[in-house]
Amino acid sequence: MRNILVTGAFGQIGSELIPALQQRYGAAQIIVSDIRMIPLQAHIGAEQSYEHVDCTQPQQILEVVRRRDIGTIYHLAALLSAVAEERPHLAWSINMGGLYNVLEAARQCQCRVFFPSSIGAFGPSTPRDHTPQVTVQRPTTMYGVTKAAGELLCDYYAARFGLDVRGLRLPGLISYVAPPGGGTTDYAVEIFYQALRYRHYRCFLGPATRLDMMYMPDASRAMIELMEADGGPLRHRNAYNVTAMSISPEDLAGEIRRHIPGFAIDYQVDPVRQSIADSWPRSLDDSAAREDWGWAPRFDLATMTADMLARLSETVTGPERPRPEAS
Ligand code: AKB
Repeated sequence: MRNILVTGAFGQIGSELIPALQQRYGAAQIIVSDIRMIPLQAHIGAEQSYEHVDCTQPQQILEVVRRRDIGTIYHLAALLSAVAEERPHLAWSINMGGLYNVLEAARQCQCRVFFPSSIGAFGPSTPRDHTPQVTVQRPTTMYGVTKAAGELLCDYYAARFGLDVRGLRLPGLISYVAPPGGGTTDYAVEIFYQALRYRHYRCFLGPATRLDMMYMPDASRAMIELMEADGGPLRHRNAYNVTAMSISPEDLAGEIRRHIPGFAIDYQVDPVRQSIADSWPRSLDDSAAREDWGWAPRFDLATMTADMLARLSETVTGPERPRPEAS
């Protein structure tokens, strides 16, 4: 087996996907890359697994892919939705330019590619409930434009050059390992830290803003399962709708309150992130993923919340640190 390269490895997805890949294929096979230098607490095993790669530089990717004998690339390097709205030119350069460079390196070196698309690839004219696998995609954010265009570019490379490129439309991801950076769904992670520290959270989305979410252990498993799936039955390479729960801030706060009874939430809506959330689906129909490669989430709102609080309460300290009660 040739090696696996992960780009943007020190972000939220990489921090959990890398240990999962190392466990499955062996640490020596996983090459970890990021534009950032290696963080001290990075869970990457041996330091020799690390490569400094700027995905906007095609030669850097190609050189690493050749030198490290890469056969599969998990291309995670991208700006998230809120940051991309603040810096649209940079978002285009990283999200689209980086993907193009990765696909080109993959074409030249016969690599397989995983591309993480998002619920952000949809827009306000998409049906918002049980959003079908194939439907209108007219996103109104720069992040969404790069995700919808990225899906098309991956399809093009698959059809034109026979590249084995596969993708998921990921919902908001919830992790106890690494915080997200600059997403619209970040509230669903911040709320746990603030609940444990202060028993209070001020949310930047309105109480009834319903969006799809997934716990990171399910998301890592989905990526690996899709990449290991038999290619024959895959009708939608780029990209499959996947979801685990469709929840609002008030749903999540209510579930946390079952463990931390005094927990309070109030709202100070950020108009930019609220308008991004309002342009996205409330719930995806992921039946195509279930049928084609057997996707099924293992965590729902209750089990994800209990696990997040149990794991974070080991490390998160603050002026008040209530122990979560058993549900
Ligand atoms: C974001 O909020 O930007 C991401 C996403 C849903 O793609 N978490």
